Amino acid sequence: MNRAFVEVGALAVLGLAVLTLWVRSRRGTIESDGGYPTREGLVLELGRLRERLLHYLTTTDHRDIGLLYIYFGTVAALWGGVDAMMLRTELLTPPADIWTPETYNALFTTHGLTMLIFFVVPVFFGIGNYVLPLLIGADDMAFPRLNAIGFWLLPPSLLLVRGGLFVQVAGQLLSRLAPWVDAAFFFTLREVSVGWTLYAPLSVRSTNPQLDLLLLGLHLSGIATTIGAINFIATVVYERGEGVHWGNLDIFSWNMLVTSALALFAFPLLGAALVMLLLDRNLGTAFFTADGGGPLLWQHLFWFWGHPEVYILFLPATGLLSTILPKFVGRKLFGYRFIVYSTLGLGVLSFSVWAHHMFTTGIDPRVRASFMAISIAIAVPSAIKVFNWLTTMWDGDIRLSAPFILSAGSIATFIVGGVTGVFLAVIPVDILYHGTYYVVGHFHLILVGIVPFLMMAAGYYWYPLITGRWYDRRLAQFQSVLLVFGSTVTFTTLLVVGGLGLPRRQAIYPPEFQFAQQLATVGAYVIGLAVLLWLYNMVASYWRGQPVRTTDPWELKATNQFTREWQWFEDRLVAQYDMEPAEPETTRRSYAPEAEPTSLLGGAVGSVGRTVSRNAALGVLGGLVGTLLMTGGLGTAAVIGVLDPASFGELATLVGLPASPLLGAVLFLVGGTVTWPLLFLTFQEYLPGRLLFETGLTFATIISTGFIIAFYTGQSGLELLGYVGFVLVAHWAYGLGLTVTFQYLRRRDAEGVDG
Ligand code: HEM
Ligand SMILES: [Cu+2]
Repeated sequence: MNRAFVEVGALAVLGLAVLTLWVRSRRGTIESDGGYPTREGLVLELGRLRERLLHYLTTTDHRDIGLLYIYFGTVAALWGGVDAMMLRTELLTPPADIWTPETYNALFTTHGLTMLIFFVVPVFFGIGNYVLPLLIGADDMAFPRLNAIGFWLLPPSLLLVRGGLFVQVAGQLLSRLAPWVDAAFFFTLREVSVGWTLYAPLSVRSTNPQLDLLLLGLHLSGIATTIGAINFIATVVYERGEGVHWGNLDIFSWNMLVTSALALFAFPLLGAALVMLLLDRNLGTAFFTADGGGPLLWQHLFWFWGHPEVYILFLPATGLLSTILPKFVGRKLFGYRFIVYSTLGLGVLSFSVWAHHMFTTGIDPRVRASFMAISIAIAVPSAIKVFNWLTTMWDGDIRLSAPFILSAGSIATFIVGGVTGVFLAVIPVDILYHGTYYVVGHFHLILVGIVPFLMMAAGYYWYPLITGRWYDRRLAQFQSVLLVFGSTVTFTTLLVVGGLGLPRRQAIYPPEFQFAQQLATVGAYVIGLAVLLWLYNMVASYWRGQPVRTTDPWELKATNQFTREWQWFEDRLVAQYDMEPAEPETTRRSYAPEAEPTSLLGGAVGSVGRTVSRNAALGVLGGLVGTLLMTGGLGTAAVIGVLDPASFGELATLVGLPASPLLGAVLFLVGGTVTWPLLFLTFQEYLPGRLLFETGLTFATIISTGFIIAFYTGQSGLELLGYVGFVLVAHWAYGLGLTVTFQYLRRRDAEGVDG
């Protein structure tokens, strides 16, 4: 099949569908939206169209530019998405029978570049442009005209990178419709197929002139990104409104700031490397040729940009997650400061791990080892974020709306994607999995599982603010579930396939992988369907959605989370359309983590020393009660024969003592009385204090999981069930004993203080 025709045809169909939808939606009866200008009278009139066009071409308003960025990014995403669907279609069958291998190579090259450069960064810059000034109380971005320039560099750069496709289609049409014309010129450009990492020497030797245009286009996009980044930095640093300082700057703005700083350091370097490659290709320099700087130099330069780049993609998404999640669980974001520090930490660390993409290239093993260590360390700040999100949800009042489903789905896929990344950071594991589908599974779980999910979540969350209308909320819920489902199926399948050793970037594969590949492809089609549903919802609701009839569409006032951008929205509705500010029926305190983290004794009681010694005494007492309860359970188990007392001996050997049941029993007593309660007390400060029981049970479940794994000796069937059940119940008894004692002592203590 002809690749160029199919791709351009698919894009045309998509474009036409959106256009029809748009025209049809505005034709039908449109309800007045009680705030925004009614759209009834608007007709597709040429004069008006020209006026709109002129407006968007010349605007310097941050909200308009934000929308332009978002439209542009969406078009690029659909284009890159068509590539992806075509890639997966080829993999339905083991031989390369749908496209040629060359076409397949071109597809993954353009897919990667389009998604990374022209989709993600522009959309995040768009969201940033629209909401960041509102969030920090600024009138506009710091440099409005520069802002417009930054955006308008993007369309030409996309055309440079991928416009050859249209030239080709024009040539093919011409040679079919007018065979007498010499169309040879149109066939000189072919989509680039050297891989999105543009590795030398292939990229130096390739004779495709489109590659030179691509390098120029990428260079231009780098300039655009740098300009945008400078603007964000200047805006956050200098344009903050009254009362916004570093200590209460919202998380999304923090993330945009760090992201922009990364872009500022990374993109100029990419630009330099691209120019060097261009010179190598056209002027015979020797930066990356074997007799000059060598192909490895390209990899170093490329990944010194490339790894920070993945954080440039990923940090704004985490910022959105931290912003949106709390609104739908009715609780303040937990651990604001930790999230800020982890963001800064990730920003710094991301520049020092690039060589983990080069473990298999034969670089010096000593250098390699240090890159491995730092790569593993990157998991720490990432994990901090995850724990903070989970804790934010804890005891929340969850609303299962689309933004929440997408946020929760992101956390889940991020955990799987992140953990698989830690494995890749370990050199021996990377040597096994490098170049297999495992890597594809890993980074797509993170990139797909967090980036588009949160873009859509943000789109839904701010839809009322941007358009004054509601999207179709039932459809959105369905769409979100579909998207999470499709992504999970596709990318976990790829992880498994890669684990079995299937290399990536090949159009042909052995037949035994066919079923798995088909499963992944069906999953990819489900993702595609979900994207179309989202697009439909966004476009159609713009004209036909329910008008927003309150100044607080998400009922954020009830949990004290009516943030600045919504305040701006309310002010506008009140000032322009005489709407009443919404009054919540009840105002809950937003479960704000208490000013002081609640220790068991309710905060700063007496001196630190006294608090510590009291907590310790409390812990020991609670632990003793728990341990005694558990001993009862263990005794019963020993009597009915489920537990072999000799296993206490193993407990002793675990810490290096001789295998004596007596020593084991002593250890058991000490551990239960001292170690676990102290751990519990430590972590309990980080959990909502009033949930002592749930906290205790969760804690006990976690310890028992550890024990179940540690003492598993090959039981199976009923025996295994009995073993697991017994360990769980015993630990729950322990956890209950611990918390009941704490609860009792605390109440007595409080009465003592009062009375
Ligand atoms: C827990 C944190 C992470 C660790 C330890 C990690 C580790 C790694 C390693 C070692 C590789 C190289 C694998 C190979 O080429 O054999 C890799 C590849 C990749 N990672 Fe990650 N990663 C993490 C998070 C992320 C994030 C947050 C993103 C993006 C948002 C990401 C995107 C990518 C991409 C795009 C590749 C593929 C590069 C290629 O084409 O070779 N990773 N990761
Ligand atoms: Cu990396």
